[in-house]
Amino acid sequence: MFKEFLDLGRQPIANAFLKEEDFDDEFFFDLKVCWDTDTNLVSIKNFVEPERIFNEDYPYHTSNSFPMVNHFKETAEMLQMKFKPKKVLEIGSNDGPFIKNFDKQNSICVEPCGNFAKITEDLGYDTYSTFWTTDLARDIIDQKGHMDLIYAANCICHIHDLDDAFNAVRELLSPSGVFVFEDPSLLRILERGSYDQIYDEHPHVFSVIALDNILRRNGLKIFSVDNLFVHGGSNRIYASHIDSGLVGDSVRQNINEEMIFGLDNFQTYEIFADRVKKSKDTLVRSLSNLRRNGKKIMCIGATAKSTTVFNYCGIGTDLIDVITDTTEAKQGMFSPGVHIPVVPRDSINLNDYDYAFLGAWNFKEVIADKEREFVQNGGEFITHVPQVMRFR
Ligand code: JHZ
Repeated sequence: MFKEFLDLGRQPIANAFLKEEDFDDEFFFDLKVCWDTDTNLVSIKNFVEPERIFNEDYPYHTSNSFPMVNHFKETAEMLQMKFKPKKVLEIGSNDGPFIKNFDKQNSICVEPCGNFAKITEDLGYDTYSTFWTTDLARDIIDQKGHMDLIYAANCICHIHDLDDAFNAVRELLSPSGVFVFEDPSLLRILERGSYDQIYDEHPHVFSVIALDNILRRNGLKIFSVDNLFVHGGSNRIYASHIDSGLVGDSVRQNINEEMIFGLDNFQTYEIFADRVKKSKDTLVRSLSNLRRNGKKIMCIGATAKSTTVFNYCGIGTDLIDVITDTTEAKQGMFSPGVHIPVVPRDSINLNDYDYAFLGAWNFKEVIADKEREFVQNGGEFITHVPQVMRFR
């Protein structure tokens, strides 16, 4: 049974940055969040058709978040050493920072966004430009055979029909193959109050408890879990066929930690929802006060997360003048829903602003390091995670 606990209001597609002439046709949906009493899975109530989100115009280039390029290189090297896979497939390969570390003959990409599929295809990797489904897995078995490593980062939680996605993995995985995937951790989101990690692209937010339930009913099991720092705290899940190998201690440890926090209890989610409402009130109040006192505020990072915060809190150009972002495809556009202009970082002088809100709070250290001069000149950062605060 699904129990609703959070209402994040009317939201646009979080990554659909747009031009002024497209404002009138913008798509919105109600972002409500539920907890499934049977599996413990947290999901959004109204799924948005994936074609609306993941298409030719999808702007999130993983390689623009440069700390992630290193992360994927290290992950690829670690997986090569540990499992020595002969055939590798990546689901949601984006612009290729993970797959680039594997040889072209034995590695395959699956990427529904045509712009990115072209990039990995041009790099020499066979790329299926379509969504991950059991039908596709069957085609791949016919054309390429079974895979020893199936990898996906920040992608499995994008898929509505998890049973079909996991069944597809089970069918395509060789008997001793491993399925490794990483996504933001529900536990870390609840601990940190980062409600902005829930949006159209993340129809599910995973706990290890929920994944263990859903993978098992699809003939797979988790044998290990790594806790990662990326994206504010993610879990890397290692799964295999249900009847192969042993389950490591990390699985029990993670499930225990989640149970102690109360992820199997609806009250935990109600407490979180209450915290989210308070966070909104505090953020709006502090930005409004600063503005009333004549302060200038901008935002660093035109993230899917900042779209969610700004639309939930009703923060527009009345409070935030401009957003800077390193991604070319977002520059010169307006942010979804609240329509704040997005510009390249070097097109503005940060010293003209008093405050910089961190749309990319997950890269707080990197950004604070890059923008030392702003702080030296009296500027301050603002974040809402783990609570609304200003810092230098
Ligand atoms: P970042 C995306 O979410 C969407 P977002 C997606 N659904 C997902 O799951 C997560 O990623 C993983 C810019 N930037 O990674 C680059 C600067 O401008 O937090 C990016 O546009 N200056 C796939 O959008 C954005 O910020 C900088 O110094 O919430 C960061 O986006 C740095 C480091 C980044 O993901």
